[in-house]
Amino acid sequence: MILLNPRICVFSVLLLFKVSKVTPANTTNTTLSPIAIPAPPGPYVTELKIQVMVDTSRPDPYNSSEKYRKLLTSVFTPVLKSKCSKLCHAQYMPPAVAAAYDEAYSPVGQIFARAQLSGICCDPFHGATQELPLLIVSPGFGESRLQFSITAQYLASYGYEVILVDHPGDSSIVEFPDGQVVTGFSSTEGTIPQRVVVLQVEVQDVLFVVDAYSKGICGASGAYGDRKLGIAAHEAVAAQAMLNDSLNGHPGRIAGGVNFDGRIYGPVLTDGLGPGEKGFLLWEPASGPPNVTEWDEWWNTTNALNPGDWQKELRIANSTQATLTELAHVADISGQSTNNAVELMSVQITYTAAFFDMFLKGEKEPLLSGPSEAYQDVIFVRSSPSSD
Ligand SMILES: *[C@@H]1O[C@H](CO)[C@@H](O)[C@H](O)[C@H]1NC(C)=O
Ligand SMILES: *[C@@H]1O[C@H](CO)[C@@H](O)[C@H](O)[C@H]1NC(C)=O
Ligand SMILES: *[C@@H]1O[C@H](CO)[C@@H](O)[C@H](O)[C@H]1NC(C)=O
Ligand SMILES: *[C@@H]1O[C@H](CO)[C@@H](O)[C@H](O)[C@H]1NC(C)=O
Ligand SMILES: *[C@@H]1O[C@H](CO)[C@@H](O)[C@H](O)[C@H]1NC(C)=O
Ligand SMILES: *[C@@H]1O[C@H](CO)[C@@H](O)[C@H](O)[C@H]1NC(C)=O
Ligand SMILES: CC(=O)N[C@H]1CO[C@H](CO)[C@@H](O)[C@@H]1O
Repeated sequence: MILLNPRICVFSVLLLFKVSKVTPANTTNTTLSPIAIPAPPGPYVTELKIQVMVDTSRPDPYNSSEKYRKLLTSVFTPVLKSKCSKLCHAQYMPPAVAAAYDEAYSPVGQIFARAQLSGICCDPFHGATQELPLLIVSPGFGESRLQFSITAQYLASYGYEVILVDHPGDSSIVEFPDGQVVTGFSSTEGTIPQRVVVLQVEVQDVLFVVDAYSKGICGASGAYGDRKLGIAAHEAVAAQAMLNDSLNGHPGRIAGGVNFDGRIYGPVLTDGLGPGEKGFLLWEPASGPPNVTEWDEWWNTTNALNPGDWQKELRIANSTQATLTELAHVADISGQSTNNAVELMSVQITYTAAFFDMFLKGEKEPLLSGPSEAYQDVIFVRSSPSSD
């Protein structure tokens, strides 16, 4: 008998119908000619379901009419190719999000409305095996989780259950399966003091998901117990969630963290990553970190407070901030740019998967030990003493 954590899902039995709402990812728009995003290269295909998760321990901080904090997740579950009988496409973004992204970012007409993920297993759900480790992915401040879908599917294809989390009221736009649309910040607004406040909510959201998956409650696709897991995010939320989970009595449970070229602010700048053994990987474009001062401060703090931790900072030559996100990736696939975003992102995720293989699967990864002939675009900027 699993005892429910009093902090979350206290009413989960009563609210079962509310907390375990699952929607298969199928909103394919047959009136538009599709743009197929190629299936990722790993040995697994992936299932995709859209999951609402309700945290009954707190109200929504951005909308006082919402009694509980309600999150939306995309769950990418790896399935062995040999076990999947039917592969499909799934729409990259639902209509309202796609329309907002096309208006803000499309170089020409509708591309986000037409983009589709490929290689989605559309058998009746096989479900998570729980033998494969868990990764949480957060878009950070002011971005939709959906613009990390290719990344999430890619990581899942290497054998990870990947939970991609939206932060409603923070994310620029969230569209729930019942049609409710919640708008938030734009990723270009928000002073650092404002972002530090929002960061605390992002951490609460992420740790609620981690706790739910630990116990297999609140709509989680599995019960992972105290097994190690990983987090990849844009901005400070990866590092801050590792710190808070460690301080909350789970030192080293979030064993690997990745920052995809985001700014770092908040308590992590002075408090480091907390107790427990961990690894951390930082990604930056050719122009360097988004804010060198913050990254230097964080680097100095974590090296002083977490001297045993493995940490590396990697740069991708010839990339820009845009080529490292899926916005450029989708534009590339639709023939609207020639900046090689697809290949550069593939390189970034290959290294990221190798990093998680090292920290969550205990594999040796020569790729991360230093520069490689096969990947000349990857530059090793700095490494902590214990990762040399
Ligand atoms: C706040 O929540 C209520 C109840 O779900 C909803 O009707 C309303 O549209 C929300 N407000 C905003 C600004 O999203
Ligand atoms: C499909 O795309 C058309 C054109 O943008 C739009 O009018 C329609 O609402 C979309 N349908 C769905 C189900 O998304
Ligand atoms: C995270 O830890 C910091 C201390 O570093 C603390 O100030 C903050 O309240 C914690 N946040 C959450 C959401 O637990
Ligand atoms: C970089 O971060 C530092 C420390 O938070 C801040 O003082 C500075 O204004 C930031 N620089 C830019 C260009 O945002
Ligand atoms: C980080 O440490 C280096 C070496 O001690 C020092 O030169 C630099 O000023 C520090 N930077 C910050 C932002 O703390
Ligand atoms: C990519 O970057 C490398 C290293 O900076 C450089 O030698 C090479 O010419 C660049 N390639 C392109 C296509 O710009
Ligand atoms: C993932 C999935 O089930 N995709 C299906 C959604 O609906 C379209 C149109 O009916 C199908 O072609 C897809 O296979």
